[in-house]
Amino acid sequence: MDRKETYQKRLAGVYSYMDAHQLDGAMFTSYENRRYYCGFTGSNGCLIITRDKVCLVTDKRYTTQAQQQTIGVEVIEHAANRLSLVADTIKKCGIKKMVMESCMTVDEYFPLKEKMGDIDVVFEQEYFLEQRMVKDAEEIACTKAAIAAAEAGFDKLLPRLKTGMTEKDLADELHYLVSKEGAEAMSFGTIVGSGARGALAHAFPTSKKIEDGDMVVVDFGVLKDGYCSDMTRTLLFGNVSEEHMRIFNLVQESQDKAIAAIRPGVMAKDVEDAHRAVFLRENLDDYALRGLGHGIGLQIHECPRIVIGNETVLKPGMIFTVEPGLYFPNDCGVRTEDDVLVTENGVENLSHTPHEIHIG
Ligand SMILES: [Mn+2]
Repeated sequence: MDRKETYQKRLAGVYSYMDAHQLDGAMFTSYENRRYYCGFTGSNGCLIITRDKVCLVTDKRYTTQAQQQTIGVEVIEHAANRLSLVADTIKKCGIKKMVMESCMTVDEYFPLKEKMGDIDVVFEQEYFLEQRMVKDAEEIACTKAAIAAAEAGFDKLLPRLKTGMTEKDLADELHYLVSKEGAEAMSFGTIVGSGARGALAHAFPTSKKIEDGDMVVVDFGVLKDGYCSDMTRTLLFGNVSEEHMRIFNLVQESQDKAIAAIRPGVMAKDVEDAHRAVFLRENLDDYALRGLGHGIGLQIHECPRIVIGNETVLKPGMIFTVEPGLYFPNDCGVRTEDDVLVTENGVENLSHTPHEIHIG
């Protein structure tokens, strides 16, 4: 599939929403949906879609870039008159009733509504999130490239690690190494929690030194061509106690059980249940979080959510994380996280980094 076909196929999803709701237009203002439906990566733009026309209203910083990144899109440059030009474009396209994203801010919507006059608007978000939930070939390739850059950097980090370095040293080295491997940026703020700080599920890296016997939770991801990777490993520094190793192994067992349950037709909640069964069996469920994973894509947290009770049926092309964890306040934390792709017959684990990694 070439790029033009990729975007035509994505736009077909918008058209079927418009048909179902008897609309003659759609407008996207979020970075992710602009990028998804036309390829434009700038920070400012309104993408206006009708049956016969796709227009992007953006500012002078992005005119050339938008022309280069899109195919068959009319790029309209605005100056200070942004909302007036958006309203005029909507009118010129002959739109009477359209869908907008419900994540639009109140600040943005009400002044625009005033300028648009009597054009009817419906708001939607979920439908478009659901469309993005099943990845096409290009998205799968970008996600794999993001994971490859993250794993190559992480692999180079391991021999540089030693007891006595700080959490922040670890994070700084990691950021440098993944960048060298082609990462555009981190996909979220890196989490490093060593020893008792590992029990803080979202520990930011501090100047705390990593000690012998610490389990160190490292949760990070990178962006490549706009797509996110997400991975967690709990590194075992020096002589980790038997009790901590028991917890470590239970988390791994939980992840294995979850991944074994993934195939098309299964519900998200079934995968959640499969991982939780291990913690329930050991009477440790109180120490687990309430969800197992989330979709990744242009955003770090997308659908499907792998959470208790979610009846979303898994389909080939979905990419999500499988990240069980156990957290014992003031003692330790363990988490392990892989990114998986639902295939026609089952599941492909896209993460290849070993799970049990001893340092020193
Ligand atoms: Mn995650």
